[in-house]
Amino acid sequence: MSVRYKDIQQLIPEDPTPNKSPMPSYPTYQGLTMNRWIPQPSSGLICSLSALCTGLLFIAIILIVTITRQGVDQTEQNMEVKLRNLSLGVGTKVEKLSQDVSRVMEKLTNTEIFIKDMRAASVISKINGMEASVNRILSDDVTGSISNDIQRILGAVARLTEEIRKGNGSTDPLCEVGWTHYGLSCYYFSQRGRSWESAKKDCETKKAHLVVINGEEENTFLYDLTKSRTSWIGLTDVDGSWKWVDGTSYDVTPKFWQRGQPDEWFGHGLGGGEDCAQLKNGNGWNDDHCSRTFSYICEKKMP
Ligand code: MBG
Ligand code: CA
Repeated sequence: MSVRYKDIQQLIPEDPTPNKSPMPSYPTYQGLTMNRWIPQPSSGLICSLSALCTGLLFIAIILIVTITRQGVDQTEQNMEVKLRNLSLGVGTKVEKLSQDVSRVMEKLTNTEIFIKDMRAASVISKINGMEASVNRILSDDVTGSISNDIQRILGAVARLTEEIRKGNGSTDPLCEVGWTHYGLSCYYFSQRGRSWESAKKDCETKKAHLVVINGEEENTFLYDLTKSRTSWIGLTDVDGSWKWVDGTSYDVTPKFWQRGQPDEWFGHGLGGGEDCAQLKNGNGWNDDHCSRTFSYICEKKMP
């Protein structure tokens, strides 16, 4: 059976006899004598113990805080080391990545240069091929062949035209009324006469020009249609050298001057020499005074 402290207090005599023997008298409880002495702690002792406990508690708190703090510091240091390592790792990886990117860019550049070279080589190859084709086309064989083909086609067109003309009141089906075709041109033979300059203007009014003779066949065709008449053509040396009115070079076209012509004759008495060319009497070219009145021939491209 347990005994409570309050009960024990009740066992202590309220007024102990002061001068008794040093041996204390033992209290009794319900007739039983207690054989133990329980000392009473003094208030000073209690205060001291309380102070000591408080101090110990304070020290314990300080120790806990210090240890915890050291742990935190250690953790911070560890974190800092880890972050530093992580930063170094990231920096290394970024540097490696940058190097990889540089290598890739270099490869791309080299590839681009390679592709450009390939393209350039391809273009050069194509140009060489085209040049060869152009040279082949310009070669005498091909040009001559094409020229022959054109001549045969034109011959066929002329025969067809003649057939149509026979059944169509002499109207040329390839040119407008009053005009006659030859090759790829239409020609107008005037009935009335004009000075060379006036004839030139009349042809321009008809959206044509005084005839330019580029070859012997054309020259023969014109003679056949003008017979013994004399007609102005689009050739003049009024400015000192012979020129065709359409800008065709006089140097490259064949010439059909009558013997002794052009002679820049002054015997006509009209002032000056002779600066304008004509088909004369169905027999070659002559230079004459430009103011004189003759028939004329206009030419324009077949529509
Ligand atoms: C004429 C020409 C003329 C002039 C002259 C010289 C008989 O022809 O038409 O232009 O050249 O000859 O005598
Ligand atoms: Ca003359």
